[in-house]
Amino acid sequence: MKLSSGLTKILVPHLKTQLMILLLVLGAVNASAGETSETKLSFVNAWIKKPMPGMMMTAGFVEISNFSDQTVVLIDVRTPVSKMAELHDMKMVDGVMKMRPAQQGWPIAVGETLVLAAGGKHAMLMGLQTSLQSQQQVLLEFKFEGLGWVRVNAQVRQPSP
Ligand SMILES: [Cu+2]
Repeated sequence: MKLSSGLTKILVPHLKTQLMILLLVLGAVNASAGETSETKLSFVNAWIKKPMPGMMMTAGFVEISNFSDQTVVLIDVRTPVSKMAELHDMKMVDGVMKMRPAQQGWPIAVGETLVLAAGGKHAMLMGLQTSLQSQQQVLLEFKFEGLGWVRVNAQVRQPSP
């Protein structure tokens, strides 16, 4: 990645976070170049809920099927459109549905499908940095233990009422 020193000086004070995220994305490109894990995992119906007006957070969903010959474990998520992203699960606590970060990741056995869907497991996107429009394509990346990051295109959608 080439940045003139002048540009770096402008970017670093004001856009440090964005620049770091950009570097992370570029790292993912390099990592996936020599990797074949994508072909053994399928990602279906990847989408991001269009945030409510003024909201800085939303959630992303996907169905991940494991066609490899061993269990894979989903351990992290990230996207360039939010400062933070976490894997969240829903749990009933004293009659109230609460969400909380996944502590140990989510294993997907051979031939199984992990479903991230509204009301259940989801990718929590916090600190949105851009406004998201319906139909917009957004990069979502999922990290698997020992396999690294896998890039998925997710579509921004208005949830059905
Ligand atoms: Cu959440």
